[in-house]
Amino acid sequence: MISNDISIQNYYMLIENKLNQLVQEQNVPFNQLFSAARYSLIGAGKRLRPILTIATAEIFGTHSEKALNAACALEMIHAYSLIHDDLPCMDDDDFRRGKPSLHKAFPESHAVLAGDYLLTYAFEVIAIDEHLTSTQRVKLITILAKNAGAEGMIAGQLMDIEAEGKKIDLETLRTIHRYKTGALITAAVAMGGIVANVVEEVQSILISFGKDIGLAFQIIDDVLDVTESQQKHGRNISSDILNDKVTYVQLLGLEKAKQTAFALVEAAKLKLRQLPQDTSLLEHIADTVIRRTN
Ligand code: GRG
Repeated sequence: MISNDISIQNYYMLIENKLNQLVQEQNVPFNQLFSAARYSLIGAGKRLRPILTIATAEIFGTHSEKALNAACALEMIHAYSLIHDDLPCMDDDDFRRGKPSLHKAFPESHAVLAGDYLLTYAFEVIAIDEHLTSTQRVKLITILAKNAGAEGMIAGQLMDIEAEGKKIDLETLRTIHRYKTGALITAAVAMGGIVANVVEEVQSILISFGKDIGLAFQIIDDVLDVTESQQKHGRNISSDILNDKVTYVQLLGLEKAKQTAFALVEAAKLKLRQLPQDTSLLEHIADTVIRRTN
């Protein structure tokens, strides 16, 4: 357990350093683009997705350095999604990670462009990664594009917006969550599998694990939206209530929602135990998904 915590801490530092290196201030007339991107990208966030990518690669004996650029590219896409999600035309959130949202700290136009920049740059980072073969790069770009795009997050975001103010059932909510939040978390694990060159059968197990913890992560996010609203949004009313969104907590109640997330993580861990490798590091990360407080 302690050594798993040390590994995660190490990955965290590696990710912070690499992101700092990849997105720097520049002596150019459009430096505000980099300042805005750095405002959202650097120095905050749990880094769950890139940690998952590196940890997945490492359980198959692949060195963290090999997975680092791809992991950071994924975090850039996550950062872009949060920047755009906070915009007035989306969730209209004034705070993110305990400070003003990007469009509150910079002009709204710059927030849109910084998000666009992080989205496009992410693919460049993978395309030119010399640690990987051309085949690995193409596979990584493909899985990331699918899971961030119309087969994943963007589709989920649109379904989420369409569902606002409507009464939706549990199955519909699950579908929205699987796309909106689950897809990038699934991609995180699958990308680790690609970097480690795992065979198809193993990749299927990893993807199934990713789907379960992705859904559990979103359920806990709904729980925290209610229980930690002040800390998350700087106000006492839940952002989901403000945006008239149906959540797991509304449909199941607080306790049943938590139990559902815990059961998903237990199922996910069992799936990993089909593998001959020591998967305790990934199992430990899965536990942090449901034990988190932010
Ligand atoms: C605008 C294209 C576009 C997509 C937005 C994922 C998403 C789609 C919006 C985020 C809305 C949201 C807050 C969903 C809850 C789950 C989630 C993604 C929480 C934030 O992720 P964390 O907790 O954030 O990993 P940190 O700050 O730790 O990186």
